[in-house]
Amino acid sequence: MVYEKGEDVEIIIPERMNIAEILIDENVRAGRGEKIAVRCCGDRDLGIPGSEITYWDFMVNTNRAGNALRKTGIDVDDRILMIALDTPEFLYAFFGAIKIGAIPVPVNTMLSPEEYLYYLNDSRAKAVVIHGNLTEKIREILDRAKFLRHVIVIETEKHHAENSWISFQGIMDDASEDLSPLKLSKDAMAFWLYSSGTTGLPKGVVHLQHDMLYSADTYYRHVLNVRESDVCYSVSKLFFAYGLGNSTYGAFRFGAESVLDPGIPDPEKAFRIIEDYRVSILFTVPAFYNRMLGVEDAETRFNTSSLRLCVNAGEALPAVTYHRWRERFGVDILDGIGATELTHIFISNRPGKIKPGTSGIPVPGYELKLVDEEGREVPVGRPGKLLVKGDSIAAFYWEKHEKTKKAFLGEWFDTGDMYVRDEEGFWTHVGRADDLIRTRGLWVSPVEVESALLKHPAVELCAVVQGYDENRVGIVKAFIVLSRDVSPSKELENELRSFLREAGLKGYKIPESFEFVSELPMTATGKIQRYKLRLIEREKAFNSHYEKL
Ligand code: 3UK
Repeated sequence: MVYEKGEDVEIIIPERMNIAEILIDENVRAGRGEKIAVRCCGDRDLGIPGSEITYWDFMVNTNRAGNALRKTGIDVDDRILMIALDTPEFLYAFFGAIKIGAIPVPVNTMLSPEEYLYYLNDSRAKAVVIHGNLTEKIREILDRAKFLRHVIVIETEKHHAENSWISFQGIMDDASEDLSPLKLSKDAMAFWLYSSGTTGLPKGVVHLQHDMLYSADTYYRHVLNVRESDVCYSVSKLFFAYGLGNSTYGAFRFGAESVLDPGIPDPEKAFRIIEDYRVSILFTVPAFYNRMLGVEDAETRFNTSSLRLCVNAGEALPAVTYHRWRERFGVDILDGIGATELTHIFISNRPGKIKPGTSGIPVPGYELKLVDEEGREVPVGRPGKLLVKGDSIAAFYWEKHEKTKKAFLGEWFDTGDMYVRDEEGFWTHVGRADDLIRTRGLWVSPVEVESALLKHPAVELCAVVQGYDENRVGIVKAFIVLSRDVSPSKELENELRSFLREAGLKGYKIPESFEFVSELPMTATGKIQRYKLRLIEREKAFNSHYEKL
């Protein structure tokens, strides 16, 4: 049976703690007050200046933020929705909130007003902290946010707080720099992140005080071995669990430096940042590694010699991408799988122990198990659904009890991923057990794309599934049965794409590949069997066959 435990390592979690104090104030106490904690490259177009923050500044500013939030009426357990770009202010609000026991809830900055309304009401946030240039996105829904009392605006050079809103910088300036962080149970709520699924609304993933500490002292300590001299730069943003770890606790736990970019990711800019800030650990996703590989002569145009490691997560890193990167930049990419509910990465390749195309081996502090549909453990060499155990697993989904019961199985968490473990002990991701599609590090639910496609008169039936491009990177693929008298063509594909765009679908959700077919695999009850199509796509891309997925 397939069960494996990561190496035993000592992880000390105090009974009473404040994770912000551990990550920030402890660096000052250890004599790192003068050391740079964060450098932000700024963004001229957004009116966000570049900045440099020492651990002392970081401590003082999170104290100020905590005091300011408290004075505004925010207290322990109150949720604060954060619609904020990667800037020092994000960190002040996030860790300042945690210092007073309030609960920061960072969300994606690229969503629609209705989506923000859902988050505000679902979390019952008392306040929202939002960057000035994003306030347009919530203005029209504010009167429907039933529990919201304060709009706190992180002002930019171009966008200021108006009338009834509060200026974040304003209340920070007025606040005292002395604060003694509220020590709470290690099991007190600390922060939430939202996670989406195939059906239903996004789920609030409730994380506890000890979760970031556990991740830092397992993955970042024992896999990456982060040290004071490291400079961490994550292309993935802070609102994504992956970026949050890379740019905050993964660096701060070890007194390292974190580089923030508030702007839109761009491969040329990423190389520039690596060179200018002497980045030692780069974190991103497969699609972005491929975009960086698309920058001609990057290895001669930019000095990347400061890189000691690169990290991949979000989707499986294709072996070809690993090899191309290594050839050109002489540095390894460590692929590892993480999940919002796990806080961070729990299976990973290790420096000096890499098998390209796999997710690696269990991270110390985590246990893995493969089961079949009935929950029975599967034999070695066979794919099964991956369950994981480790103390950074979230407590539950906020007010989604049925979904909580299906995913949080006692000490184990059901990842929804299919894995196979080989004879050498490496774990390979072989797809999702559900119908979710991953592309560019983002999730797409087939249901949303299919229902939009079905509104087009040329579409009789359709199924949208996980596909792969020529580099084996995840794309959205649509199988279409056309209405009578309509024939397939490139023009029709393009028309369907613009039709979806006009229906309001975001760019990354629009299928990159269309296949016109005469029928779709169906169950006796008339349900489309997306998993059959998904398997065919996987086999085509990877040339591999697993008997029973
Ligand atoms: C998939 C991977 C293959 C897998 C995340 C690092 O991605 C993160 O969190 P999410 O909740 O998604 C989790 C799901 O994404 N996945 C992630 N990494 C890999 N599949 N290879 C990989 N390397 O389906 C997983 O269940 O958005 C990543 C750290 C923290 C994270 N939250």
